Amino acid sequence: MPHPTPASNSPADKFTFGLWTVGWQGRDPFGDAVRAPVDPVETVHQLAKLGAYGVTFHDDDLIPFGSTEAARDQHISRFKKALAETGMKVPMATTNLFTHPVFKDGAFTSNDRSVRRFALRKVMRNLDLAAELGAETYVFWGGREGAEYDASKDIRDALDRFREGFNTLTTYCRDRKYKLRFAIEPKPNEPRGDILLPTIGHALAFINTLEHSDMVGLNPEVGHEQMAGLNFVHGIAQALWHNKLFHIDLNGQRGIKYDQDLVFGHGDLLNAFFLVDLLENSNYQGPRHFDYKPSRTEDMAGVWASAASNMRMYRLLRERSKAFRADPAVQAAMKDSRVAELALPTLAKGETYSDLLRDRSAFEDFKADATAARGCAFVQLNQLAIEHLLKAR
Ligand code: GLT
Ligand code: MN
Ligand code: MN
Repeated sequence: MPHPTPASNSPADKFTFGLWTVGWQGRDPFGDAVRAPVDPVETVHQLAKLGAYGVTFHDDDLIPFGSTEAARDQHISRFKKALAETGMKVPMATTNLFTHPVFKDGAFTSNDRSVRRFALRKVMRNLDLAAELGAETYVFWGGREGAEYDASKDIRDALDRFREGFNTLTTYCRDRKYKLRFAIEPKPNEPRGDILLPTIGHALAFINTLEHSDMVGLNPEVGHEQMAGLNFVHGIAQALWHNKLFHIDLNGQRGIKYDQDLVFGHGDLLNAFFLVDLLENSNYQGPRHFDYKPSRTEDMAGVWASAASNMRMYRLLRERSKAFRADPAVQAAMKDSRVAELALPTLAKGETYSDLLRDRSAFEDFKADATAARGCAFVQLNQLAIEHLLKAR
C-alpha cells in the first residue's frame, strides 16, 4: 500500500502521537501480537516524514522495564539523536504504571505500601527525563487505580493515597524547578472493573483538593468519556471553562463498550466535528495528540497510513468547521436559535435581585405561554452542520 502523501500536515498543526500507538503490536485478551515491535527511532523518523510535530512516550516504551543503567543511557541517546535529526519535539511524557504485574492492584493506590513507594520512584525517575527532553506536560492515566470488588479497597483511603502521590510529585517538580504541568487522564473502566477518577467531572473535583492544584489539569480522551455515554464536547468545554485543558487524547469510539481507540473521527463523527470546531475556536494551544491503536488487521504500511489518517481527519474537520462558521445561512440560523444571546448575563450590569423583583416584565407580566410557543429552530441549525460535514454546502 502506498504511503498517503503528507501534503499539508505541518508541525504548526502540533500533531503528536504516543510511541505506544503506532508501536502497538495488537496483543489483546484473545489474540497474540500481529506485528513486530517498532523501534522508537523508526517511529520518530516515520512520523516526522508524515508531518507530525512530536512524539510522546511512557518510560517503558523507550527503556524496557528492568534495563541496566548502561542500556538505559543507550536507549535515551539513540532517541535524542533521532529527535535532533528530525526536529521532532517531546511535548508530553508519562509513566507506565500498569503493565508490570507488580501494578496488578494499582500503583499510587495499591493496598501494598511498598508498591506505592516504588510507583512514586518510577514516576520521579521519568519526570527527570521528561524535563530534560523539554516536555511541558506529564500525563497520569491511572488505569490500574481502581477495583473489581467493592470489598477490596476503601475508596476514601485510596483517594487519600492518590492525593498524597500528586502532592509529593508536584512538590518534587517545584523543588527541581521543572516547568512540567500534570494532566490527569480519566477513564471509567478497563483494565480495572472500575477506575478511580472515571470522568472529567470526577477528576476536576479531585484536582481542587490538591496542594498545588494550579499545576494539575486534564488530559481527556475522546473514547474514554464516550465509554461512559458522556458528551465529549461538553466535557472539553467544561475543562476549558475551568482552564484545565492541559492536553488532549484524540481517537474514535463507537458507543458504550470496551475502549476501541479507533482513528480520530472513525467513531462519533459529528461529535468529532463539533470537538474540532470547539478546539479551533478556543484558546487551547496545546498538541493535538492522537492516542489510537492501529487495528490488528493492519500491516506496517497500514499502521503509518492510519497515523496519517488521524491528521488528515483533523484537518478535514477543521476545514469543514471554518466553512460552517463562514456560511451566511448558518449565521442566520444561529440568530434564529439565539445562540449568541446565551452570552448575555441574565441580570443587566449593576442590576441586583431587588431590581429583578421590581421588574414586572420579568414575572408578573411575563408571557410564559407565548414564549413557550416559540420554536428554537435548533434542528435546522444541526442540519446545516451535518450538510457542511458532508460537504453538501
Ligand atoms: C494506555 C491508555 C491510554 C493512555 C496512555 C497513557 S496508556 O494505552 O489506554 O489511554 O493515554 O498512559
Ligand atoms: Mn483509550
Ligand atoms: Mn489516552
